[in-house]
Amino acid sequence: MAQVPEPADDVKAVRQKFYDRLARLDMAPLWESLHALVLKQPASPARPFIWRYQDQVRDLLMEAGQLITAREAERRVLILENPGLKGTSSITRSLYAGLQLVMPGDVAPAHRHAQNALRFIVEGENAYTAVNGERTLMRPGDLVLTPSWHWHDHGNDTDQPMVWLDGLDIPTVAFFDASFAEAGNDETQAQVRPIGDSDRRFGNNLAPVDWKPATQSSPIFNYPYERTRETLETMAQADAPDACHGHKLRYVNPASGGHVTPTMAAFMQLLPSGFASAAYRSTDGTVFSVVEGEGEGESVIGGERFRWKPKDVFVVPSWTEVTHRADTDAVLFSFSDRSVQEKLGLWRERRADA
Ligand code: GTQ
Repeated sequence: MAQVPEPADDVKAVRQKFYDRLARLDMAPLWESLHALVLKQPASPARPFIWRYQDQVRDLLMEAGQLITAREAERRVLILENPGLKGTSSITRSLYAGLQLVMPGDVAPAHRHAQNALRFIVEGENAYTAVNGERTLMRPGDLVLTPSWHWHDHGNDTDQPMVWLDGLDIPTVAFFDASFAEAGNDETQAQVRPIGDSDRRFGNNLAPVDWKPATQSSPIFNYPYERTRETLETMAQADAPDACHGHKLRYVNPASGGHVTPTMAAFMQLLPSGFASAAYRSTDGTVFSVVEGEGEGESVIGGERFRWKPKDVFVVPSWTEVTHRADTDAVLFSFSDRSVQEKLGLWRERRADA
């Protein structure tokens, strides 16, 4: 770009007076802020960060379990707020994440909202989420969807606490000023369909003949870890790992071939023992939950090193370079706003090996 000489002081003063008059009328000169508005490349205020489950978060969650019931809280969740986005309840600019605790006997009452939610199970077994009258029993590593405007409630009829990572598009919906929410008449939805109903209808490469998707979300309610792990294992046996990702899957909406929700995409990857990835960046800031990796692995995010263990949550902001390393086979779940960025034609990636 052509170099423009600095204006003389008297010119600057005249301009400033003009800007002051504009400001009083809620206007401003674009030329003073153009380059801060239209960036040459993403410069997210979000920071790389990790929440360590065993050392920090679990005890605090259990303390919350003594302080308040799920019924009183409506949702007993500790929000994971990005330190670069203080006061926004956001983990990236477009996404919210939290860790939700459902204690034995708890009821998190039915409600629905415009926001899409996904749950990634971290601890406990066989507590339930109900969506539109169907329950699913959840196990660690399962991905459970509660799509926009679907009634959902949670409960735990077991004798163990249950913890999952909530991923919601709360900041995205807020950006569009498009939030609606409603409380259910009954705390717990009547079970009108048996457990496993949606899995058998849509999870067997089949669909009822005249079924038309009513939403852009996947009709699959629960993507069980057992099957995800099996697919990863099959790939690991047959393929060389991708230089940036190891063996990586995306969760698919079988009705469209697209991502699982209109706003959020989800992924699972296996980093084979001894694997060190090539540098990667993409425009979708991404939240990771560590599923397996007994040795301890690590990720270097924007030049900062984060060692992680199972159940830890870490975040890679938009266009921030990341590499992963694993001492033993490690499995990482992740979710991002790629689903919406792709629809808008905005999504980009850059691979160091390309
Ligand atoms: O479980 O419905 O973490 O509505 C935040 C908002 C969970 C939920 C959250 C919610 C929920």
